[in-house]
Amino acid sequence: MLLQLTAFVLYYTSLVSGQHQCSYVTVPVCGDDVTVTPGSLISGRGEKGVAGPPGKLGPRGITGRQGPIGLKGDKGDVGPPGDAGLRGFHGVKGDKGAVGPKGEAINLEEFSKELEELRERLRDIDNRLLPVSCLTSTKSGYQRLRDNKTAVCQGGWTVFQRRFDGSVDFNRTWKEYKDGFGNMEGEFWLGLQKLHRMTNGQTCKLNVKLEAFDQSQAYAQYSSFAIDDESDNYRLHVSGYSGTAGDSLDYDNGMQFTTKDRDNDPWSGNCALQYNADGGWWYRGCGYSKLNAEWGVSKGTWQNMVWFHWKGWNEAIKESTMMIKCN
Ligand SMILES: [Ca+2]
Repeated sequence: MLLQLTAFVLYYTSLVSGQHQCSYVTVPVCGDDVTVTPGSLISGRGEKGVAGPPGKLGPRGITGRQGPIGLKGDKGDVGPPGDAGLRGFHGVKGDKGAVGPKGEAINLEEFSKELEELRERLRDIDNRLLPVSCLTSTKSGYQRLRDNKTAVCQGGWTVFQRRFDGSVDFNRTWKEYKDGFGNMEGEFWLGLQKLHRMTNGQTCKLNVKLEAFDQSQAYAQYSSFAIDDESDNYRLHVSGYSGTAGDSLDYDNGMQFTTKDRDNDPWSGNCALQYNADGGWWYRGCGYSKLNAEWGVSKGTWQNMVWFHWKGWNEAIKESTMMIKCN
């Protein structure tokens, strides 16, 4: 039966393709022959075909979104130990010190300059700190008065120059005479700047107390005394003499101050350098007095400390105290 059916299909196919002419054919079906003509197909259904091969791989999907930020990482490791600290002075061995900040290299030249500027500022401040007037003081000598200010007093007078044993060198520069030097409890020069400030706008008297090497004493007092400021080289204004020593200062009235490094005197040379250690003074050319000259017994004419109208040119003054009283 199956073979017959197959033969029929082959035949039918040939008819459709036109290789054979149309005719009848007898096909045996389950023992009975069946006459088949074109246009009448055999009824019934064939078996299901074998499954085809799988399809091709589909296209790639789109890229996904970025994921969330990850968790914070672990804490870092402990750093390396610091360098050893500086060695102490005789102390117990200390703990290891931490590393200090990096230091800046010190420029000695700049450091010295800054230090000098600082000293200059301190001197300027000191010049503004006037010594307290000794007017109300009944004591004599170095003393601390109001507001911790110090002064050397003598019977109500404020001392600005004191010499008696040569322990302090008075052969000094302009700056030193301006700022003052020496020991307030011994020999000293208070300073021209202070002297100017103390007498500026005040009515002041000057008292010069002297003692010679023969222990004789004398004094010269002036009813008016004032010192101009530095812009006029601390010019001297003195008048109204009275006393026992004679007037050896009147000749210098109106003169500016001269030091070994600042010649303000009208003489052709520098009076402060006439004998190398003449000290600063209000020299005219060179005058009759110089109480800041080299201390000691006179070495000759116009040397050492001179007050001409009392002891002449050749006998030196041993002690001098210059002081003012202002009101
Ligand atoms: Ca001169």
